[in-house]
Amino acid sequence: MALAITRAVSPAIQHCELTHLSRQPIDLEAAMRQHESYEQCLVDLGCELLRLPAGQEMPDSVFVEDTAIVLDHCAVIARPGAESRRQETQAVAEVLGGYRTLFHINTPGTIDGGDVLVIGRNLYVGLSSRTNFNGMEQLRALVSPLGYHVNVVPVKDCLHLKTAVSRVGTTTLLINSKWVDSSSFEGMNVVEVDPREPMAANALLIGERVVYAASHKRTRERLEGAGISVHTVDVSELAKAEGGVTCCSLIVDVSHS
Ligand code: CIR
Repeated sequence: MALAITRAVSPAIQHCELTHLSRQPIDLEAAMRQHESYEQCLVDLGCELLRLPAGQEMPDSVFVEDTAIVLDHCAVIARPGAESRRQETQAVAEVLGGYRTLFHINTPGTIDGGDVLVIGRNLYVGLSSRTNFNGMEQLRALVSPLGYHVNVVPVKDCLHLKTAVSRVGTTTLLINSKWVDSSSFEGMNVVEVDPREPMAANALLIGERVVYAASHKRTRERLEGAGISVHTVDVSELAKAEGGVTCCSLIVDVSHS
């Protein structure tokens, strides 16, 4: 069974961090409604929901993915690259501590959960503007003794590794190969995003089904053509804050707790 940890949209979301997008007004009510539909989708796909209250003065706290890396054998509490996001980790650590042994990334390391793609015992870490070499090395030192391999992946022109590549099946990735090279992921099948939808590589795999942003219609057709079961959600307001579908939850396999 999977637990999905989410966090309500902060009333301060308008002041979110932005790296590749220009600031546009975010309709808070609409963002909250979209987030609730996203949560409902996770419940419909069999997840139990654990929603943390909004971080009132934490604009980006809805994007819980960045605060931790959850593995079957432990959870690593991140140290987000954006200083404004560092206080987000505390509430998440308090909850995750009930399900996993916790480790922490310490200064001067930085790592955002959005830069870590987990495929079995392989952790692929994107060195982005948020995740530095020291953060990656701390992660490696923490998880290597547990049998995990940390692979460094070059990534460019996007916020996080998982903006450029995410899992859509046990052995299948959805990728924008302009931002990350598919040769980094040996042995995986690849579905390429439609070139007109560069932001379309972020999908959330729950069991054998995929939660996916409704706006990426052409890439969705490619996924369905590859036999993947796609469940769409409208996350257009959250996308204005540079968030996608993986960012809004931490999925914990509770059979390992
Ligand atoms: C940020 O820049 O940190 C937020 N506005 C967006 C974070 C999105 N998270 C993710 O892709 N994992």
